[in-house]
Amino acid sequence: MNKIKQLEQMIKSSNNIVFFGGAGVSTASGIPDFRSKDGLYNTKYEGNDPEYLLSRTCFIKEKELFFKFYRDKMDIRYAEPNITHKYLAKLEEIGKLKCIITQNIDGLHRKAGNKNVYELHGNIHKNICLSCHKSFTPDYIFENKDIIPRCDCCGAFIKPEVVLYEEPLDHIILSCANDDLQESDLLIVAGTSLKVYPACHMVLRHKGKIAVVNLEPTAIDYKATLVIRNNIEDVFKELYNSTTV
Ligand code: CNA
Repeated sequence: MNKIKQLEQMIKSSNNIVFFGGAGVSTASGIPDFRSKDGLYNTKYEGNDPEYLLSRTCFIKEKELFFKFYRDKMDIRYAEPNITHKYLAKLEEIGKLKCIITQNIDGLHRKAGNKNVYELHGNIHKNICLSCHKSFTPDYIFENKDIIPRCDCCGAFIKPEVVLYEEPLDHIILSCANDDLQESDLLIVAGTSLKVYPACHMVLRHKGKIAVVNLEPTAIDYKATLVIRNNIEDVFKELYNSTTV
């Protein structure tokens, strides 16, 4: 049996599936990942490492540089869900998928229709005034005439609700996601290098069946029941056209 058929069988025989995903899930929607050969992390931006540009230090100390990079590289407002997002939405609809735990900040799982989504690193769609907590749309950030957007009520700085390097994850989201993950009878890990902590810790602790779909090796491969080293889009296209959903 080929590996995609094996994954199909695993999905058929599971009723409490958790999907843990990363940037590779959205490359088919036109959003580059970070750590692949052509990913954002293999280029400098005006001499700076993207890790620095997406850090709290940069946001605090060099807001102009932060927002310049953010506007230039993180404007993913118009991306649309791809076949993987759509398959997972169906899997939730028929009651097999308990939740999605994603490191992505693009909001595409919700756009595809999934309701139980833990966005560990937040998303670009929410932006909050750091003083009066007024909420702003991404258009306000990306189309503002000022490089550093400010609150139109109180004039304070606005911060996108994405978790920057050096910032902690929301502990309630992390703890609820971890509970669901540890209880799952099948964990599908896809499109993530599993190099970002603490998110990947919960995956490494899982004791049940694990299926990995990723182009490159990951830290969980050694304990996975099934490893598919393929393009996610191809794998989920085949699953979508199968009888599982
Ligand atoms: P990463 O470290 O860039 O790893 C991505 C992984 O996906 C790599 O191992 C690739 O080999 C693999 N991959 C890429 N494309 C495909 C594909 N089509 N088929 C199969 N495998 C593929 O990204 P992670 O998600 O592991 O790292 C977490 C970071 C990335 C989080 O902080 C995110 O916010 C951040 N990020 C998010 C987005 C997004 O929201 N779409 C985009 C880029 C980065």
